[in-house]
Amino acid sequence: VKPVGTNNTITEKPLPPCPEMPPGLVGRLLIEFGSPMSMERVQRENPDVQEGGKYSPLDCVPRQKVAILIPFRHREHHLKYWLHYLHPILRRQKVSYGIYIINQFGEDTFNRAKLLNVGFLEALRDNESYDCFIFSDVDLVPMDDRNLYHCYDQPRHFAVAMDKFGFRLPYSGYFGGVSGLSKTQFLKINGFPNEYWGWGGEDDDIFNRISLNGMKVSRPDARIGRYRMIKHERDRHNEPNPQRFTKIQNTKVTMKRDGIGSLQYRLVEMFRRPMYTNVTVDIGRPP
Ligand code: UD2
Ligand code: MN
Repeated sequence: VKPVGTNNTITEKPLPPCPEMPPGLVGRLLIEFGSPMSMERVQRENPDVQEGGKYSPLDCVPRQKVAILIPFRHREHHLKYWLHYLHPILRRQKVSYGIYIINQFGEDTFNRAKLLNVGFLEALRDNESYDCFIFSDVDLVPMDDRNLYHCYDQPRHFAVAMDKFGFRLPYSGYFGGVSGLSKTQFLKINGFPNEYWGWGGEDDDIFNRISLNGMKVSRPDARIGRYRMIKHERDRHNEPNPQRFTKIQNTKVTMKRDGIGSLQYRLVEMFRRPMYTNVTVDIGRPP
């Protein structure tokens, strides 16, 4: 114990909180998927990212700890571009984060929302101090680094102006692509639905959950919330779900019994790569 008033030879200044709008942002970005990309290059260009795709700014104290969750199966090609663009953006944004790839085991029907529920619990099991969760498609890259990847007073929808929708919101209740909820907001809506198998509807169900629980979606300005999606065909085993139209009429009833509270899965493996953490999970198949 050091007596009060003694001077250290090296004076340790306490770090300031990270700024609301970090000064190193560049604004509009050039995003393209034409040139080839390799994981080696991504690693080489991001030496300060820690094993498992973790990063924290060294010159300020971050206000939140953010887990970024990506639903995944057979999209290695897209993942390289996503990591190549996102790591530098998140670093400039002074985000303290970890990247989690939630990989669906086997070849049964894909279930995006259930994978994201698994991601929520597995990220917390990895590090209980996460207080913000951002859910991103693997093929979506922001075109402006002022679109800050952290959580807000209300659930956040980030991907408001996508190239594939002519840089406009396709409809006012759209919540797909990239979204973010604080731990409290996520638990308030009982997480995401587990019962949307195949393509579509799960994002509208999440939007309904938010509204029905008295919250309101927050969004960036459309000039800033711009995104490019890597062009792709519809994957096998992710056919449009014909039940989606009727299911989204029943969120008010189903959200109570179907969600993070009723989630069942089997963890197959979890391992760390230099640029991300992989969580492979068996989520079963539609009844
Ligand atoms: C739209 C939404 C998406 C979701 C989906 C309906 C956009 C940009 N995104 O995506 O958020 O609501 O419709 O379910 O409008 N994936 C795999 N492997 C697969 C299938 C899906 O990794 O075999 C993941 C991947 O992260 C992908 C995401 O799921 O980006 C959404 O699937 P998609 O890209 O095929 O669907 P899309 O572009 O219509
Ligand atoms: Mn897509």
